[in-house]
Amino acid sequence: MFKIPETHPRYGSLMKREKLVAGIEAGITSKQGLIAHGRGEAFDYLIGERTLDSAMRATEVAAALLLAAKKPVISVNGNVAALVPKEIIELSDLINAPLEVNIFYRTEERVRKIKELLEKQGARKVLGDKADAKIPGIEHARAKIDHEGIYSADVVLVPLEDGDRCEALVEMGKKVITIDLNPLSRTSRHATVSIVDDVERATKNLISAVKEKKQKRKKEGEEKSVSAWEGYNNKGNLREVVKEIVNRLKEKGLI
Ligand code: PTJ
Repeated sequence: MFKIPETHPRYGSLMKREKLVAGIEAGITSKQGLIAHGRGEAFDYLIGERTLDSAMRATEVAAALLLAAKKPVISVNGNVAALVPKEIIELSDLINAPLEVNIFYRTEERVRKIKELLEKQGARKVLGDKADAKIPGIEHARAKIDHEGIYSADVVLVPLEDGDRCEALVEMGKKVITIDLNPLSRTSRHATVSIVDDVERATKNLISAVKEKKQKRKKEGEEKSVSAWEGYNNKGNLREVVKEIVNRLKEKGLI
């Protein structure tokens, strides 16, 4: 990795780039993943590189949804594996969900390498190499899923997603949680709960929210409840995201 001094004002952002470059060198991340990350960075600039209140609300709802799920699954692609392997493993343990490698630029070698990386870092169950089922109506490689995993899941967390697959998963009757910095993307618009935040910040916040809710449940003996997310208005929350961005630009005198 290129040495970035910790005093650099953009240290955090530059380190994410380094992790992705290392991911490419390790055969985990696709080259196209860099371009996708660049698009994310542009939105993160507009957002102010922090978690918006609206994103935090979506994260709380997502945590409740994951805890209420009968069969949750976390989908992992090349960018997620490079940026947040530890966080995604911790989350999978907390909600008792398997990880499933599911990539757009699919090669069996990259699937194997991502699976090996996750297992080496402590993941207990990593699916995705069987690919013995398909998402109906999707022509590209991300249609390939495991019967035991995404195919039979009721709630799927899909960070950095493709819009058409998100739509197809919802069509299959699943609740879909996405993490995508672009509030205008088809993914964000079609998901059940869209977290418009950077994947590092969002997974850390999700872990804290899940831990808090589990503790509360233990203390208060709260039943697995659907009420926290039932009737959640995703499009309404996305409008709040855009409003927060516009307000921030106004406050800075930029518009
Ligand atoms: O590993 P693969 O083969 O599955 O490929 C992964 C990518 C991300 C290349 C692939 O899924 C892809 O092309 O995705 P898209 O359609 O470009 O969508 C990626 C979305 O993620 C975009 O809307 C970006 O704004 C968003 N994004 C990029 N970096 C981040 C992000 N969202 C949150 N955190 C980020 N760090």
